[in-house]
Amino acid sequence: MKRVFSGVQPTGNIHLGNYLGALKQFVELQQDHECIYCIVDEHAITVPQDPKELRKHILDVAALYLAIGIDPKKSIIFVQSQVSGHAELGWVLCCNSYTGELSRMTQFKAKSGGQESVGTGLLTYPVLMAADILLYDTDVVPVGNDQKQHIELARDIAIRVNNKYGKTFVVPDGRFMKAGARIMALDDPEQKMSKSAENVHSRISLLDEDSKIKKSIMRATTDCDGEFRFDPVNKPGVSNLLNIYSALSGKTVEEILAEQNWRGYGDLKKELVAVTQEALAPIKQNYNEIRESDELKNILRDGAERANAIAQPVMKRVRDKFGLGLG
Ligand code: AQP
Repeated sequence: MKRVFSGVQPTGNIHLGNYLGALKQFVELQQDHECIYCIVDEHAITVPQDPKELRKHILDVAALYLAIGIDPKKSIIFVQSQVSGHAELGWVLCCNSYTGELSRMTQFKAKSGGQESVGTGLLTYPVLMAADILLYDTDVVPVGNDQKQHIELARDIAIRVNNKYGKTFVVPDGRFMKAGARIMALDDPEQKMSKSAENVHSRISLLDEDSKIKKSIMRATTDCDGEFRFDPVNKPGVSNLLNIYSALSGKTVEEILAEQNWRGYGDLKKELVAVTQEALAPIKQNYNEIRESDELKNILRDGAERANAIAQPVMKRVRDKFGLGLG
């Protein structure tokens, strides 16, 4: 069985982009893969976090993992900081990467733009992400399109180390959805849907009330030519709505367009409101039951033990290859 690894930051507001780009794949893959799903709290602190909120968000993401259908008997669910190999391997890989390649990362440029000085973690977190992946001899990494460059970096570092020290790491592949790989903001379809955007109507969070889902979709930015066509370059708003519709319903955009008898964008939006509310209803119901359960922390503790059991032999291999410690 191929091994899968991926993670989500516990930074609140898990949204449709996170779900359709990454989390939905997590559930599908556990049928025929060995899956490891992490809550990457060490990534979250690359920008300032309220400690109490961070702890709360860790459990929120864990409950969401279970609510969407990740089965802790099949898959490992754990918190990154509970397995020390992530930070240890992160340092080793930092010593095998270059500031030039890190400062060229699109996400670094976007997040550091216009600031005189930025936290070092913002520059080096793609290396920590490479460590997260390589620590488990991962074959497949299901992520959204925005992570493509970071997966390439993980591959480059793995190949670089393998060439220098002999076969040390498995070289992983990214896995991206056809529909959903890049969900755009509802208020500005030129930007990706994001947790940190100020406007709450730019995104649908998985736990949004039905009334909020309706409000955000009904006010989504479209265009004024009134044509129903999938054309992300010239019609980014309408194409984004069609893409979300397709990813949630399982129908292709072509099928949706062939079946529709909308009179205007309002009809498309109303239909999408219904599809979204229906898709999120069971997740919300499951979430509310799971979030208060005492079992949640036990599942994460058990997951950390299982993850550590896989990570330790890989760390031993790394220490031996690099000559670290006493052997
Ligand atoms: N808009 C998106 N469309 C498709 N996939 C997306 N992902 C994020 N946004 C979209 C994917 O979700 C997974 C988890 O993301 P993350 O929590 O690690 O952090 P992120 O990419 O930084 O998420 P945000 O929402 O964009 O947060 P902020 O606003 O803090 O930057 C990843 O697989 C990601 O590709």
